[in-house]
Amino acid sequence: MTKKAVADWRALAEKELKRPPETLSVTTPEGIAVKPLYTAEDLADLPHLDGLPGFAPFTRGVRATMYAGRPWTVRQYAGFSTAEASNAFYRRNLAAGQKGLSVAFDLATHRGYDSDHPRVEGDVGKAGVAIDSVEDMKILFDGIPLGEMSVSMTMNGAVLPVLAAFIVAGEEQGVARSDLSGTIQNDILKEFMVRNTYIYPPEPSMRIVADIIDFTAREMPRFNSISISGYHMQEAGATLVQELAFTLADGRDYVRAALKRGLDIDEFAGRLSFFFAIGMDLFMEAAKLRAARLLWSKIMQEFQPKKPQSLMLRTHCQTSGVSLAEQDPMNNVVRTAYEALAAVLGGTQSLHTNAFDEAMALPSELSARIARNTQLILAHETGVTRVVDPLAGSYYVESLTHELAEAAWALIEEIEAKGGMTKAVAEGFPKRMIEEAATRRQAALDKGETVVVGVNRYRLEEEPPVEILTIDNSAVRAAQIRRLEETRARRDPARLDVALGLLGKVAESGEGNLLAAAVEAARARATVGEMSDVLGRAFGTHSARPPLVVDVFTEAYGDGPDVQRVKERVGEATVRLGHVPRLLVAKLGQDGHDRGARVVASAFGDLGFAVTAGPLFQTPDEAAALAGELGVDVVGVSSLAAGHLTLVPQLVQALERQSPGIPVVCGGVIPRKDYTALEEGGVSAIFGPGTPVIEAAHAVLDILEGRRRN
Ligand code: 2CP
Repeated sequence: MTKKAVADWRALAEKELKRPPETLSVTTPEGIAVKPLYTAEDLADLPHLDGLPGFAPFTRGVRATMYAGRPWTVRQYAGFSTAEASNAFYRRNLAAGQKGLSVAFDLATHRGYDSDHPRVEGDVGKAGVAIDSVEDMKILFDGIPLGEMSVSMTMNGAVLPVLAAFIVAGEEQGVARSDLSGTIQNDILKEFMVRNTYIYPPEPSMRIVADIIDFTAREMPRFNSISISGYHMQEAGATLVQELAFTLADGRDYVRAALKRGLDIDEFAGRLSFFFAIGMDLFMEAAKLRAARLLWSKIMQEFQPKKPQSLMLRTHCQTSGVSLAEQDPMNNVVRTAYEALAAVLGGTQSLHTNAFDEAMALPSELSARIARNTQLILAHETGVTRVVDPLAGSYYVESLTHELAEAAWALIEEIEAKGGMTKAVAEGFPKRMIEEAATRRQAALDKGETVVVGVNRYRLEEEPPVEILTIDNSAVRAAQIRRLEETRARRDPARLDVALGLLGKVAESGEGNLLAAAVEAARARATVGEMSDVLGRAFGTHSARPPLVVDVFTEAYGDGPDVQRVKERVGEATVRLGHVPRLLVAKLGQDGHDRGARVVASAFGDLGFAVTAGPLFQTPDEAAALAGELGVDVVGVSSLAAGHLTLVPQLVQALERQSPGIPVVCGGVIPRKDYTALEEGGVSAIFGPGTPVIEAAHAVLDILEGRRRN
């Protein structure tokens, strides 16, 4: 390409456009300026172009033949209700073409509670399957040979009891632990940052991670000891550069923690795995996976491994949940298909495609089938599997790969300068950056700068109703409690005491392997809750209330007339009430998804409200007591994990008892068909996904003025 040819293009483009083509450049949330045209010139100085797939640094893929040799694993994340119901669902999916399992546990299990614990009344069996002991785990995999099927388990907080129960379920199926294959998420750093299913403080939590890496490296050679996850960061609003940098920096800290336990790098590095989100920026996402492999290989070089596999970033991907909309939900099928394509073009090893109704509820049979078939069609009908790394050499994608790698590396270095990721997480630096990005994203959506078809553009006048799956949570809980009682009645109490005593000792002394002790306890039929309690007594528990970001929403949204109008109304309300209107944003039950709650709380603060973001994991009584203590004028509940029908009416009643007259509003993932029940339960307004902050603020002000009360 000559300079003259490029100059000719520029002149022609300017004539066509009637302005310089540079004006078409778009700066993405990552801060990357994407130009309308890339040419060979853009490749001139890129250092990464020489590699081949199967060889370090693996930019072009971890396998020499990639999907031409073996397509990615179709691994749908699923689980709900009881072990029996989930088992039946898994078996149907496997018969229909799914290749690996990926278990979703309910939030009670995630947080280490048995199903009969009073704090988890609204959570049992809702966002995943309820597992209380080995007995449930055995039913979950009944008829599924654990020596043949690879099983991923998304578990972090209560990772010890759950992985132990899995190992024992395998044993009792006659499968040695050395033959078990799969992955445990076991990634606690991102829990402290964004996902919030932590139980113990950071230091013992890191020991748990390292003990699991240690145990699996020695005893479970086919098992991936960790799934170092950026997924939840992107879901929480992180840019792709943040997702890349924080995930890889987390990985580096896990490697250091494992080395400290005396392992050799090559004993465990080949079984570290990763997990990324794939959003709608198609080429950027494909480039992100290429950049991730390039950077991980660079990071791992510093530990001087001898095996090439130790430099390899193998990853699972999931299409983006946050990119899905409640409005015109069939559009989500299309979104998911494009995202799946990006993941495959980026060279993922394993993939989950979201169901179109996931912005509203758990997938139904129909939506789960469409989601699975989205991958099967991609694998079998489109020809994408024929060629390894088909985007290689693209001027644009190679440039993006480079720019993403450079930008992420700069952030990784910044984290290193702060003393590493564990320290940065403890100081709250990555969480703050992600929340700022999330708040900017919300402002861009509310302003219509980021277009979402069917939400802020081309919206339907009327939304046709969609059938969604509902779980009868009280029936699930009753069934779980029955099995718990049976398990407790049948076990040998003396053996149980010894096993739990040993687990406590290993935890307190710092000597011995926690997973080995948990396996003994699981064999003795200790429950998830009992093991978690023993560990909690040794380690303590963790809670955090980081400050909200300030002025980001109004800065990104602009201080135009619509913001001014809200501020004026807040001023009027202040005069009327005798104080600035006070809002408590509450999270109830074990639902730790707090992006929405924190973005809304921060934006309302910018608009002039006095906002308190309540602690996570409150019971309705606790939230009502806090509301009374603070003397708030309204309570806003953010619910993303399906506990609202149980918990929100309980909150309304608790408020009536404790501090009558405080209205409750609700937002998050709440299916339309639940609106009536919530309204009848005393909720004053419900804000579905996609509600602009300004609109929600006016609705709250209307309620305070007594103009809107259902
Ligand atoms: C693969 N293999 C091949 C080839 N490709 N052999 C020859 N030629 C090829 N072209 C071999 C591999 O070496 C491996 O054997 C086996 O086939 C399986 O391939 P894999 O690529 O390792 O795939 P996998 O078994 O599916 O494992 C993928 C991951 C694993 C990424 C490494 O960690 C995983 O499955 N992760 C899933 C995580 C997950 O489901 N997360 C859910 C998140 P060997 O093993 O013998 O080498 S839930 C999300 C929600 C939102 C949440 O977190 O809350």
